[in-house]
Amino acid sequence: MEELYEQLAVCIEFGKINQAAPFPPNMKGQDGAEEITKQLLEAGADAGEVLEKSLIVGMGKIGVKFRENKVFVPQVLMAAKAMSTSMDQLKPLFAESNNVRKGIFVIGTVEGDLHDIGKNLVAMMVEGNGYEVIDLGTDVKAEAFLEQLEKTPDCILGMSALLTTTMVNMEKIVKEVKEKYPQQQICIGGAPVNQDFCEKIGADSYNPDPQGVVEFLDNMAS
Ligand code: B1M
Repeated sequence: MEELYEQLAVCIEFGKINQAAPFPPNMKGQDGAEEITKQLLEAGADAGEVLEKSLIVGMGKIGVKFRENKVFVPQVLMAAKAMSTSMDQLKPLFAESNNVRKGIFVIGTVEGDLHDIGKNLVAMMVEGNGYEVIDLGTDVKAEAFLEQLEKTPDCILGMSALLTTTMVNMEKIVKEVKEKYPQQQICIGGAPVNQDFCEKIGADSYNPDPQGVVEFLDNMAS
């Protein structure tokens, strides 16, 4: 069983989705995340353990490599795709068992902004690290974040902005959320955003990359 956990972690890290997938070329013909997850579950593995010993390990490794510029967006997207393939089999088991996720993370790209590649990477990395992720999509207005907070008051909010013009909206949304929920933790990111801006608008954490968000959430959860 331990060997299967390790093999699955490798599939996630290198984005090997299933046996038929041609990527990565050096793993051609080998079982991928889909087959190994199935084998683990058939052998009686616990869904939470699969998440912890394989998905989180694999996503953690790719997250660190991405931060260090050792891999790039396409490799991270493949890893996330392999992770989602595995998650598809685990999710129904989470729903019916007492497996507790580490917390809830709500993310959206702010009002006026349609860029979602970076936001999706953050969402996938956070999900792969054991959190339930509620993705509100793009062009998300303050009302939508506030509505979600009523449904999931214990969540942590994440906001992404890629345009200097929508940074203004991010500021407005953070203010509106904090006015209603002063204790609400909010983390922000996106290419034009930085630590100074984070402090200026009263958000709680700025992270330049998905791994930073995972580390922030893990700190909050511990
Ligand atoms: Co747009 N665009 N775009 N665009 N676009 C940029 C951002 C731009 C820098 C290009 C340029 O001019 N050089 C420029 C912004 C200039 C500025 O304001 N400073 C720009 C512009 C101007 C525009 C339009 C206004 C163009 C026009 O119509 N005249 C328009 C705006 C539309 C709108 O949003 N209302 C527009 C449209 C588009 C497309 C639709 C064509 C497309 C988006 C497709 C999509 O997202 N589905 C697009 C793209 C692809 C880009 C570039 C080329 C790439 C962005 C990207 O996905 N990067 C971009 C130029 C560039 O960056 N080279 C550009 C890859 C992605 C992984 O990185 O999103 O930074 P990024 O995410 C990173 C980090 O920032 C971080 O983690 C990710 C991984 O490291 N991160 C977080 C992101 N969110 C985070 C949240 C966190 C923490 C970290 O915590 C919650």
